Amino acid sequence: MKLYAFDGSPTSRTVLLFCAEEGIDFEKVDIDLLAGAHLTESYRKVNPCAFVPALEAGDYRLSESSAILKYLADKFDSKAYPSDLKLRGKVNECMDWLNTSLYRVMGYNFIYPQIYAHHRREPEEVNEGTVEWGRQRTRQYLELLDSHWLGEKRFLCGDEISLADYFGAPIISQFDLIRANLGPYRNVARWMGEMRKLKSWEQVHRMHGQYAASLANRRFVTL
Ligand SMILES: N[C@@H](CCC(=O)N[C@@H](CS)C(=O)NCC(=O)O)C(=O)O
Repeated sequence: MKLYAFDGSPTSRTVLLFCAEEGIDFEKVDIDLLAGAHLTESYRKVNPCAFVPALEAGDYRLSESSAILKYLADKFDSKAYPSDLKLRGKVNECMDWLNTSLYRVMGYNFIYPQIYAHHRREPEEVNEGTVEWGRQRTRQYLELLDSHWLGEKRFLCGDEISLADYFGAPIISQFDLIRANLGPYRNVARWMGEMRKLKSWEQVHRMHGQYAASLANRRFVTL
């Protein structure tokens, strides 16, 4: 089984973290997004959408990090994706919210337009407006993550770690890039502290940490 991934990509890290924690073996194929490796003809055969991550097992190919996580969890019978219908429904619900609500806004309308040239809106005032719009909504979503999705629970879906945590934490770690202070979101900060203690967190997030450090002299709009 091959996993096409890039360590700088949060959607790749969701799968890398889950596999590392659960001891799932795979052959990692590094797709260097900075060098445009995802845009090559050969990679487009693996994933015509030209995104990482992607999984390949024989002639079976799967893209979308959330779908890959669920496939692997079922294949390897992971407790992180409960078989109980109602519990599983809650894990799916949380993953969908993280993916389609929180990440869309915080990533593509707040953090990335400040960092990546291909996510900047033109002209500059439109970019600034986008970032301000994204900042306000990101704060609303962080409040929801803090009080509704997490609350006093140890993990997103209860006392046990689930796919929702493996999916959510690498996404939230993107706030490191703009040095955002998550302290006021007490439950989020506590939960991220717990996730950062996972035995594989450091190894999976090494390149991310280096990249965040390389941005230390840049000024960003933060939370
Ligand atoms: N919905 C997809 C999104 C994947 C995605 O956005 N991947 C980014 C890296 S985090 C990517 O490949 N970007 C390439 C580009 O922007 O050209 C998933 O969850 O797998």
